[in-house]
Amino acid sequence: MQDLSQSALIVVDFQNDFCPGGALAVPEGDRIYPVVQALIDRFQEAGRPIIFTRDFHPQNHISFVSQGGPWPSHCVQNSPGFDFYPRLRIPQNAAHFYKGYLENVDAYSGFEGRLVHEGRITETTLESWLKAHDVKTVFIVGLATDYCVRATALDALHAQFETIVVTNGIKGVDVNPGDSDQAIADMQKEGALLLEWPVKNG
Ligand code: VGL
Ligand code: ZN
Repeated sequence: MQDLSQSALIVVDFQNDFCPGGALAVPEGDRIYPVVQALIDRFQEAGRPIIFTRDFHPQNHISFVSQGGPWPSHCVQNSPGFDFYPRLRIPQNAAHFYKGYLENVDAYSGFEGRLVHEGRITETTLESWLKAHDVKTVFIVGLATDYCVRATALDALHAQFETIVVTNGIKGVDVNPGDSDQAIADMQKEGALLLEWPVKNG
């Protein structure tokens, strides 16, 4: 049994638009669900912090093809694609961070996000929030391995958190074949620990 004292869980961008049927679907992105939910439940039981990051893009976001960016329109503010993958059970006391909410700024890393409190985006960064909660270790799951998971893990390492990437709780887009494997190698090279989380029927 893993000792979770001083640990927090970060669930990266587990949103409809990154799941099969979504605007920027990660192939089999929904398959991470059992692992993600098991970790949420485990951290909740342990009374440890659970953080959700989400893309919260305005209609004319700089990353969209319509604006000359690389991606189809996705995770538009308050559209169904922005919503969480529907089977997720979100604890009441979870912390929510939004990113990419300014028209001319993209953000892959959750560490570029800001805390949402009572429906408003605040000034609080993920790093300051984690440090204020005495977190030393972060467990990372979510989508997509080769973009937002990678960027979040690298920023966590640079901010001196022990960083555990749960390998069966992430999936990549692989725009170029091998991108996800390369991302995992990059995270490991920078010091991330890789862990497979045991899940029944997972
Ligand atoms: C992401 C591409 C564009 C991600 C977000 O969550 O990995 N990828 N926006
Ligand atoms: Zn995005």
